[in-house]
Amino acid sequence: MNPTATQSREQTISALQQGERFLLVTHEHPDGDALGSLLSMSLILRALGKDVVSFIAADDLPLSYEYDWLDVSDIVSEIPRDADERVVVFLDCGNTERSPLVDAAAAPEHLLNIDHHHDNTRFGSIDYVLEDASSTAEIVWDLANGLGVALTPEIAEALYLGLITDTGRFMYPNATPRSHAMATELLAVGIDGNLIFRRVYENLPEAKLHLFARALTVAERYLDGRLTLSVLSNDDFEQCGAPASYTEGIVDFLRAVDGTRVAALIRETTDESGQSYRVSMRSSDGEIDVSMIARAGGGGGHPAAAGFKSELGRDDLIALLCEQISEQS
Ligand SMILES: [Mn+2]
Repeated sequence: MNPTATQSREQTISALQQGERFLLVTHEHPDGDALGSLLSMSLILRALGKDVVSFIAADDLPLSYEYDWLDVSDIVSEIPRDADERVVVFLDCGNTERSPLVDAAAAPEHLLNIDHHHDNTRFGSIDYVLEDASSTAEIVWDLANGLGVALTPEIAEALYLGLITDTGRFMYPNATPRSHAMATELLAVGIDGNLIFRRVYENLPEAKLHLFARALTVAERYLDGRLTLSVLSNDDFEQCGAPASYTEGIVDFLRAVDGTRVAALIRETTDESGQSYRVSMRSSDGEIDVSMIARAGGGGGHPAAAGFKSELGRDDLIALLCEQISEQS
């Protein structure tokens, strides 16, 4: 760890020790790492006797099927009245634009930003951003050790969820010896790792199978195969009976196709601002930084996994991707 990170680790631990009341938040459409970090941090702070409120927006509840086994019974969807008196802890949030708490957040001196996104905008009073961490869960795990909180099976399960989802089940390059050491420690607590895998990855609704089939059928290659993408329309979702969240995982199939440097899943979406596309990208070999492409499109993410929303039409969007990839390769 570099000296700045060491300093912020101490500051973070001391802020967590000194605070009495906390409000924990994560990014919208929370994934396994967002949920795992939020739930584990809540349990860790409660083990220290703190008053903890965790927030997830009503739009994001109930959780999608992968995560419906998590105990979210005490998660609130209303911003507590005393939010401005609480230490607000942002977990796995690259920026505050993705959070509904942006206006309600506490005084800036009570804002803890714990994350691993390399493009984190450092919006906190304490920014504990470790780009080398596989997941925010990995940072929370280290903080639990720093705080002297013993891992219970509940804490370990939540941390394990964050770890396996953000490392792609230990397949992505971010799965370091440290990530595996973390897994060893979590499994030693007595959690059932296989059960968590099955709950998250082998609990597929049939509609998701049909959506995958559709996406793989319409896959296209550009730039001599360096870009592999699928476009899913509103009709595709309707005909398969699948919500947008069922696209999770499709892009990993596209990325696996021989010769692919970048895989993209483009899905149509209609909301209050009208019709647009959401683009989710993965870099296959780490040579192309997809977060740069995402930023060019008005989004963000990690070098190997990023996304953006666009008002461009289908063809213009694909042209933008091709242009951006050609610039980098
Ligand atoms: Mn994460």
